[in-house]
Amino acid sequence: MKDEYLKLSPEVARARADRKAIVALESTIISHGLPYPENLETALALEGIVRQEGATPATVAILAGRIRVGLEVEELELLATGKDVLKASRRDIPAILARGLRAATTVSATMIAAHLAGIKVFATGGIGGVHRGAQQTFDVSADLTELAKTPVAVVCAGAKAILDLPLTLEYLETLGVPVWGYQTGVFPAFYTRDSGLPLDYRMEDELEIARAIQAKWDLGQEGGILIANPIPPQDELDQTMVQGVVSQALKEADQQGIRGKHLTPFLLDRLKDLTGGLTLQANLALVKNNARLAARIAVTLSRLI
Ligand code: PSU
Ligand code: MN
Repeated sequence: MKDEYLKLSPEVARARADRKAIVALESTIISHGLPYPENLETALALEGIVRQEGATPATVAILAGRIRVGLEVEELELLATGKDVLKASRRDIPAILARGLRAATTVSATMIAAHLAGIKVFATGGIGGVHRGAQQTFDVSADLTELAKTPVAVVCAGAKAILDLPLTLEYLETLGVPVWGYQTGVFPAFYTRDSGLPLDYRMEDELEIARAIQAKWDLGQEGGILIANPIPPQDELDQTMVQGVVSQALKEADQQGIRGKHLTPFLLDRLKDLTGGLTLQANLALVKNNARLAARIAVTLSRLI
């Protein structure tokens, strides 16, 4: 029944059968988060990093009426260059499957796919969260509610800097989602390492993280885990500069009436132009850093289970 909608690549299917470590990777960052050709280069680089660490990469998308876990290079190219690639979160999946359309998957949809495929660890750049002004707009990313429901550990560099980070952390607390800092006691802010918001749990290594993941799921607690991995020090941007361009991009989005699923891609693109590509370079660095940590956690977890 499930197989009607879900297709694993031969490489991912083999890794599953052999109980090897697998890392899910999302595709919204490829189709809507990064420009061509950096998006394609990054998609390929992330898979390479995961392999280097001894795990199997599984990039997720929806193609021709099936959720695909593990993609061929030509399919990554299609996602990186295609003009008609939709952005699929949880609620978009049924209609996109039924219509046989093509979509990149967000964090929420990728978590669902990973769980269906039996994958426990997933790397992204920054999760979606509570948008600034959400008190009026109600714009809260479906990524957060997915983390409350679906048992996948998500490695990110914090929530994107365009968001309201204190409210995002409050929301995650309400939903009961564990948020752990990897070698940090503060929530990272995507392009910068320190949002100034303290975290309750600083984890020192992959083993500590893997043990805590196992404890949560052994107890049958539903839902995922957020592992916050700060951007490497050499790649971090200046905080004051970031705040300035984020305010400018938000103002432009408001003036142009950009809302809903178009807001995040619009803001990321404007930040890239306003900084002459600095945010793009930072985004590439942090997502690679996350893929590496996710692979190490997946390998450690596969040895515990
Ligand atoms: N991380 C990045 N770039 C991205 C995203 C994450 O470095 O483009 C994507 C993820 O797919 C995430 C989505 O789920 O942005 C959030 O979109 P929204 O704010 O519309 O929920
Ligand atoms: Mn939204």
